[in-house]
Formats: sequence, structure tokens, C-alpha cells
Amino acid sequence: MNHNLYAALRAQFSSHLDSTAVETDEGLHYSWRDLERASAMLANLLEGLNIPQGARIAVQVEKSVEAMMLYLATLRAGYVFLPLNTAYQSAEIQYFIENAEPAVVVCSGANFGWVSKIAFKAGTQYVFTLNDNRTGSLLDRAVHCSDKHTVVQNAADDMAAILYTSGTTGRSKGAMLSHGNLLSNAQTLKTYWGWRAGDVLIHALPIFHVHGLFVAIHGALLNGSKMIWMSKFDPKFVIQKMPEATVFMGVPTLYVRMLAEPELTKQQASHMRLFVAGSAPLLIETFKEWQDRTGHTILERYGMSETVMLTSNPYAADARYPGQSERRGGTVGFPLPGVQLRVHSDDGAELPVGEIGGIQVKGPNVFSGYWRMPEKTKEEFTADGFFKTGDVGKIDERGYVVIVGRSKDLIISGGYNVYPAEIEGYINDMAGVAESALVGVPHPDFGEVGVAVVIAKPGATVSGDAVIATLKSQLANFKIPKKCFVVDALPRNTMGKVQKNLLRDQYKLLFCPP
Ligand code: MLC
Ligand code: AMP
Repeated sequence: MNHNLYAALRAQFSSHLDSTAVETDEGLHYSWRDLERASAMLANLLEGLNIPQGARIAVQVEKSVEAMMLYLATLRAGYVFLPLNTAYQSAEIQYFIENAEPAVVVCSGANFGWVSKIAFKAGTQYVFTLNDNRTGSLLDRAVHCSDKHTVVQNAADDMAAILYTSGTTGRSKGAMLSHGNLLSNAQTLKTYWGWRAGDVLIHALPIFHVHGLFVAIHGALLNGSKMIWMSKFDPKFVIQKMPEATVFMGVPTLYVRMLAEPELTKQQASHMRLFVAGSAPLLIETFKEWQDRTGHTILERYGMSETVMLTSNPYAADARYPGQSERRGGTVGFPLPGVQLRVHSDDGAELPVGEIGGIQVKGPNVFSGYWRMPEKTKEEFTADGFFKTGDVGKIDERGYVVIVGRSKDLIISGGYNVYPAEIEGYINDMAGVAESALVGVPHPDFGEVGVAVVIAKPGATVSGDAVIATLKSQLANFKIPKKCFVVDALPRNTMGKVQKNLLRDQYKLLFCPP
């Protein structure tokens, strides 16, 4: 049996190749045949480069249907897709390329100069360009390739993608996800979320992370469902398209921004079947306001780069939890079928219902490990094969999982992860800085944002604005602290450790005054 993920997706749409697969916000229509043919041409281009099976294809391009086709081409040719956030700057990209050693890098034409320099220096053989207006050397070359391609044979545990994530500490690590991890999760969600004939997905998320790339795209493709494709999220456009669609997926910030639009009404949302939220905690206020304004109850689910989706509130009755078909705000629902989830104390004991501890998971969706980091992989798994998520939570008396915090020092801002240790490292390297701490504080739009607290060296003058300006020239924009304070001392405990909880408390009203 072929476990190639593309083969499974294609099986769902091969019966209606001439209907519309994607309609874009620019008014372009792509049929399923277009997806099949273009991904075949791109797969033939990649195969013609004579790169080995398992070679990494690193991609940092603006969102476009062609970028999705490149993802499908990589899958069907048996290579490994490595998506990179478009906000990453040169130092960040250099790290990923040096670490993953991709055989092929695809970037936008505007970035070709600096990206190709980094890539060729790191031993990459091919650098192509792909722009969001269907131009670039990748498509120029692919146009000469055959549109017939035989999908390669893959075992379930063959690697399909690497997603970089920082996990608990240190530099980013590449989570290796297999065809089997991705397909099993997509199949589970197809059933659990009741995907059906006639569903249409509004695709509004970026396609370099789990939510937009896997959950949303696989969901639509595995159901042979049309996507209404947005190059960039625009709340007005989503609301305008609701009468033509049935499913929407977003991080909480997208829901907050739609709620600010007067056009969002019960009438406008009446054709929709399902609103899914995840990647960051959904505030109960947002959950309730959405219910009042649209008559729909958001279905919140929980996942990670390392595991794809882990839990979900029920779409309909779940036979494992009789009488519990409610989507409960403030919870992330039940472990998905096939996922084992338990809560453990620091000393390794499994905790009973209602008690708070570290969330550990096991299942066919859970990754095999971090790219070329066997020691780190070992640390993150228990002896009996459970992955330690770094999330802290409990299972309530009805079986719902509630996330109450994280043991990892991580800020989730507008659905993007920011690792304080990384930002602090950059600040500490600045002239005149003795030390720094970055903490997450509540924010009305992004949920949480970073605030930096900096100590100057004796005799040095440091300005918060200058710290921010320097960071902007070095790091992806979403990682930049929204505010930077220069103070005399950081609060420390008796062991000398910075007490970030006190800083969080001190600045918690900065963006959300009472
Ligand atoms: C943009 N900005 C952010 C930000 N996004 N700041 C903090 N956090 C963010 N997430 C800042 C920029 O730095 C810039 O600041 C200003 O906002 C405008 O930038 P923009 O690019 O025009 O912003 P916008 O298009 O409005 O983007 C906001 C957003 C975007 C919410 C649409 O962040 C987004 O698409 N988030 C979704 C992330 C996602 O898909 N996560 C899934 C991860 S998967 P300045 O100062 O330069 O003007 C995962 C697993 C799971 O976690 O369970 O799903
Ligand atoms: P990432 O590394 O980008 O995959 O981020 C995964 C992390 O996002 C998880 O470990 C959680 O901390 C967080 N997360 C995802 N979904 C939710 C959710 N519904 N509620 C709270 N946190 C979430």
C-alpha cells in the first residue's frame, strides 16, 4: 500500500477534476485538474534535479496557490517540505538552512540576493524564485516539464515535512513529520469535524505553519472541497464570503478582528457550518461574543507542530463521552480518537481527574523526533513513548482537557510563537546592555505580546526605543517586543532566577487597562 499523503488526497478529488478546487481573492479559479497537473510538473522538475529521496525543499515565499502546489509536488515526489515564515530575516533563515541542509531553496524574487548567498554557502544546489503573482524561475522551469507524474511509493513513517519550532528551550529544532502522521490526523479530523459533500473552506491563514498548511489544506483536499483562498487575512472579506462557504479556521486574533466588524451578523453567518479556533488560547469573552453575534459556537481545538492536532471539542456527539456533545469555552475538548493524553506531575506520576500537571501525548499523529537532535528528542519523550508537550493543564470531570499554562517559556502572539530566550539573547548582545527579560502580557488584538525589561551596564545609557529599533533590523516583525523598559534591577528569587511572574504582573495592564 502506498502511504504517500498526496496519493490519499488525490483519491478524494480524482472523480471531479473539472470542478473548482480554489477560488482566490483575486478572482482566479483553479480546477482540481490544475492542482494535479501543476503539482505533477513541479514534481517532475524536482525529480529532474537528481536530488536524493528525503532531500529537503525549503520554501520562504508569500502565500499563493502555486506555493501550495509546490507543497503538493514535494509530497508526491517523496521529498521533505520545509516551510519558513515570510517574516524571517537573514540570521533566522541562515540558521534553518545551515541546520536542515536543503537541496533546494525557493524564495521570493525580491529576496533572491541574500537568500541564495546563504543557501549556496551552506551547500544548497538549487535556488529558485516564486512570487505571489505566478512569476519566478520555479514556474519558468516547471512549464517545460511533463504534466504526467507517477506519485512515489512511501512508507507511513517516511518523512514528509520538517517544521521548525523551539519547543522548550534553546535554538529552533526541526520536528520531523511523516506521511503517516499527517494523513492519520487529517483522516481523524475529517470524521470528527463532520466534513461532508458541499463543504467550502475559507482559507485565511498563512501556509507555513501547522494550522494553515496541514489542518486547513488537508481538511479541504481530503474532502475534495473547494477553498476560498485569501492571500492575506481580511476580516471584511471573510464576512463577505460566509454566504458561499461552510467552514472557517482561524487563530483567536482573526475572530477578535471579525467581531470588530459591524457586518458580522447571524444572517451573514447563517450558511456557515463550522468555525474552528486554535493555535493560541481563545478567550471565553471572544467565545461568548461570537455565539451572541453569529449564533455559532466556535469549536476550539489544540495542537502543536510536533503532533498536528491533539484534542478537539466535539462537533457532534462523541460515543466515548456520552451526553457530552457541548463545545465548552475555555476548554480544548477531548483527545482526538487515537490520541492518548495524560497529565503528569513533575515527579512522573499520572495525575487524577481535575489535577493540574504537564500534558503528555502519544498517537499516530505524534512526530518521530527532532531533525539531527537525538539527545533532545530523547529528553522530550518519556520512557513509555509519550511526548512531553510543555503545556500545563488538567482533564476535567467530564473529560474535557483544559490548558492552564505552559512550562515552556513561550509567548504566543497572534498565533505565532515567540521564544523569550531568543529575543533576550539578541538584546543582551547590544552595546551597553547588562541583561534583559522578555515577558508576555495580555493584548486585546494579539492575545499576548512581548514586553522587554532591560538593565543597562554601569555607566551606560540604553534607550528602550533603540533596543526595539535594533531588534527590528534583526528579527521577524512578530517577535519584536511591543514595548521595552529600561529599569534598575530585575526581580530575582533566592536562587538568583529572574521572577518573570512578577514582571508579568507588573505590566499586565499595559495594553488592557481595567
Ligand atoms: C503581525 N504583527 C504581529 C503579529 N502579526 N505582532 C505580534 N504578533 C503577531 N502575530 C505586527 C507586525 O510586526 C507589524 O508591526 C504589524 O503587526 C502589522 O503587520 P502585518 O503583517 O500587516 O500584520 P497582520 O497582517 O495584521 O497579521 C496579523 C495576523 C497574523 C493575526 C493576521 O499574525 C497571522 O496570520 N497570524 C496567524 C498565525 C498562524 O497561522 N499560526 C498558526 C501556528 S500553528 P509593525 O510594528 O512592524 O507595524 C500552531 C499549532 C496549532 O500554533 O495548534 O495550530
Ligand atoms: P507551535 O509550536 O506553533 O506548534 O505551537 C504549539 C503550542 O500552541 C502548543 O504547545 C500550545 O501551547 C499552543 N496552543 C495550540 N492550540 C492551543 C489552544 N487551543 N489553546 C491554548 N494553547 C494552544
